[in-house]
Amino acid sequence: MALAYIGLGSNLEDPLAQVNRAFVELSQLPLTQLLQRSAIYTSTPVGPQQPDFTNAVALLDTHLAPLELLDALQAIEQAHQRVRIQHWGPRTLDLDLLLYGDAIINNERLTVPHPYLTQRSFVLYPLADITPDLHLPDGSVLRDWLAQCPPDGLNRISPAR
Ligand code: A4P
Ligand code: MG
Repeated sequence: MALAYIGLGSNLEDPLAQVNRAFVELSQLPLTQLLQRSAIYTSTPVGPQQPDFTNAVALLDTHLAPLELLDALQAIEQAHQRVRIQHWGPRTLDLDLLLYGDAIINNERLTVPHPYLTQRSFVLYPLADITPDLHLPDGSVLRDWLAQCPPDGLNRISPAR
């Protein structure tokens, strides 16, 4: 059993509806419980010019192994008819495995913690909604990363629950 944090992002085809639907789908994964959802935010895009994103984070308690969880996340992305056109480009739904317990994973399919986690306000602030005193596997603390990452372009549009 592991606590896994999932980053949700969408900037096409009614992003708020995409994110809300993804929360429901995450709650229906096998061997998995959806424990908490962050607030939902809009954020200015990192990377190429494109529409603003809607972002959030989910906390799962799961018996799925990391690659099984990645498969399940990619199946949900597919169900949202996500087409990969451009790296870091627009998408109907992006699900990133941010953290899987204290695991450090580096293989062909999976890098955990997610490589940009500590640099992205649209990940750090939603993580803090759920677990403000979070420690990362390398021993660093979320509060320190937050202090270095102002919430520029980040707007909370619905509360955590
Ligand atoms: N992969 C490796 N590690 C992971 C992981 N921890 N979680 C592999 C999920 N996938 C992981 O991903 C490509 C491959 O990464 C997958 O096949 C998987 O095996 P992808 O989602 O198809 O590609 P991508 O999303 O274009 O690239 P990447 O590097 O995942 O981009 P990000 O980091 O997801 O960034 N701006 C705002 N404001 N909000 C956003 O949500 N998102 C992005 C995408 C860019 N700018 C953004 C946002
Ligand atoms: Mg991704």
